[in-house]
Amino acid sequence: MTDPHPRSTVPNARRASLDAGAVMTLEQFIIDQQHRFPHSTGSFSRLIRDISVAAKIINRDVRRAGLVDIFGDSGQINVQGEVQKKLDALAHAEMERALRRGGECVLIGSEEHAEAIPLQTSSESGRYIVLMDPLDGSSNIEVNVSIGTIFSVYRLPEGQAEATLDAALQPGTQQVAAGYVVYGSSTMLVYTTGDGVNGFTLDPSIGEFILSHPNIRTPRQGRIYSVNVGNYRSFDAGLRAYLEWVQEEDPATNRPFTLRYIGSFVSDFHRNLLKGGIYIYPANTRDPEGKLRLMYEANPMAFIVEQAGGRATDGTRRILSKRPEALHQRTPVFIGSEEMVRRVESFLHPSSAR
Ligand code: AHM
Ligand code: MG
Repeated sequence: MTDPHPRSTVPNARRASLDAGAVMTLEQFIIDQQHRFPHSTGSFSRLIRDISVAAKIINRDVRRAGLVDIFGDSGQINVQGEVQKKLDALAHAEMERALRRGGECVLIGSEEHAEAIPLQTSSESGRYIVLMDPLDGSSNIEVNVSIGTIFSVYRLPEGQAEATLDAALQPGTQQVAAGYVVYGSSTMLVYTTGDGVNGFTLDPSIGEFILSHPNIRTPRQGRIYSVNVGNYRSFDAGLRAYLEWVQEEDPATNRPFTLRYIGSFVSDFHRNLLKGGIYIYPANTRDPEGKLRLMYEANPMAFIVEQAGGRATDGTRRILSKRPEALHQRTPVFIGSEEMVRRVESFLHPSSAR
């Protein structure tokens, strides 16, 4: 019989907990973390719980997508001018409902909504802003390919009574938490609060997220690159030179590298985070600022990758330091294993030392 957990592929800490037969649910984990902050009111813990509840509901809808009539376009055009798939709209509604009900969130910014959405909260709670892409990679829904939810959490700045869009336009360094859910062969929720990255796998039999990937560290060097090379001719010369370089034969640097591109940012990012790799969505002639959105795609993933030991830039600047100007602002993205991101930067800026 094959060993379901071959020693070489199970990280140490995770192996230890598997061996001990210990199971920690997301809920227990959140409570444990909360004890580390004696003055904590529990508000943040409740916010993460609300998001995880929404994730379970979205997961249910995603898993039933082929069975019920929630497939296909909703007929609405979202703020990016793209046709909203029905599930995009549903996922947004589930997240909004969970955050509204939970009462810890004062403002939502969503890929599926042109304007920020202020929420009513009670006076003691409701200090958090949640920016999200409720269902990323939506062009993959109809073809049974992994999709995901991305979220980014900020605190309403001190002294700010009203939650306006300005309050949400904080640089990524100010995030208090960020995470994603990937609806893949299993469903996983991965998040950080700035103290490492932890991954939880949904056990559908009990409906709980179980800590399966404690303290995720991404390899410093990987050999997977993820980029839509169909746009090759519209890339700048430095990036084209890098893409030639990754295909060269060189055993010393493990080249040629392996191309993997799903077209779902969450899924491409998740695989590269665990295995080592780089995801690139650069500026190109069609999208001069790239395609991905700074506030609810690039920033949360940049926070996670840095917490896991990786790197995220727009080719020049650290993603997390960028000053946002608009909720739906786009940015080029180079994100993943530190050495791989540094390498591509050296091709983009050949004058700086490699
Ligand atoms: P979406 O938020 O509308 O789904 O768009 C973002 C997606 C990413 O998930 C994915 O990496 C990228 O767009 C794929 O774009 P392309 O098809 O241009 O390669
Ligand atoms: Mg998206």
